[in-house]
Amino acid sequence: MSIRQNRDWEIKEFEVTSESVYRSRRSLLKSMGMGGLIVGTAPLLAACEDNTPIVYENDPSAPLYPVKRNTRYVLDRPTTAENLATTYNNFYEFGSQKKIWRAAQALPLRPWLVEIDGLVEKPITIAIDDLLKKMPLEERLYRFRCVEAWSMAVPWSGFALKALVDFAKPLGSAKYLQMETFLNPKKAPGQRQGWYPWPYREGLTIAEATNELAFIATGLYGKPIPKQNGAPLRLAVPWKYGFKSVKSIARFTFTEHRPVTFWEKVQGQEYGFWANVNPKVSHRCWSQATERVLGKRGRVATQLFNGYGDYVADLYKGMEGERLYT
Ligand SMILES: Nc1nc2c(c(=O)[nH]1)N[C@H]1C(S)=C(S)[C@@H](COP(=O)(O)O)O[C@H]1N2
Ligand SMILES: [Mo]
Repeated sequence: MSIRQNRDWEIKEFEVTSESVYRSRRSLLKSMGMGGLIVGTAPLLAACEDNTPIVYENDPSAPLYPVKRNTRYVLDRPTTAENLATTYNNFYEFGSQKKIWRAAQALPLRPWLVEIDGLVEKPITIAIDDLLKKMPLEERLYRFRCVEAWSMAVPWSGFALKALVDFAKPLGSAKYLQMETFLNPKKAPGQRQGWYPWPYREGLTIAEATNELAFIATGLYGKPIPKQNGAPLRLAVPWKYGFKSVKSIARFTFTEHRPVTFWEKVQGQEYGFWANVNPKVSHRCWSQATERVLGKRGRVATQLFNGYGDYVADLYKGMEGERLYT
């Protein structure tokens, strides 16, 4: 692994690591009476680390990649540099800073069992490599917009979530799909922080989950997805804020009731269930009108549904009373 200096803009990246966001997520802990327990790390310390991305080299799924790109999904901007998308992450299981890629290497990827349960014809547990054989793998270029007002654009490999829903055979009574991350506090130090409601949990309506855009990413940049990006399988729902795109999924549960999600439990006023991107609806602490594109100077305008309205706007017709955009 080569060591190299950070380029100028990468250091800049860290200086502006949405300090206000960082403080906001911390201050909510403070408001829960836990602020004193948090030890902050100066963002600039992290800028001195090696920025070379790591790909899980012995991943048995490696021969599956690269997979054919689905050209239906096009970008309006260049893809983000691989070393940036794989070293600037949110993955609270491994820490609340952006620089967790090294810590995330502790996550064991095999065996990896995926449970599919709840309101289905028959609950099943399937090993990731068996699941990968059954799913129609393809590559898609998607934008990705974090609620913290930074964004990237990356080539995910994986399969339409609808393929997994079809495989699961949900009952007619299922209205939501809940997705949960692994629970392994021995390997994931963040999960020893008991004030968070582990495991990380997210959810979609069945209509959202079977929308053509909803994607399960198992690869990134034509290789198995790195641990820090949510190996071996994570959600990618590009019209929603990034926190909906739950990483390292161990369990899919079909339910009748709307799941209470991880960030909803921590701070429901700011991080709700729907979390659709909308430049006109501000976060309590910052505007969502623009975003910082990773690796670029300046900011660009954020688009409604992150630019994917043609695909998803209809999902929310008649739901104007709901808090759709936070
Ligand atoms: N399990 C889990 N999934 C998660 C998170 C997390 O902390 N834990 N963070 C979310 C947030 S806030 C974002 S922005 C994206 C970041 O994905 P990336 O690191 O691949 O860019 O992952 C989301 N999925
Ligand atoms: Mo995020």
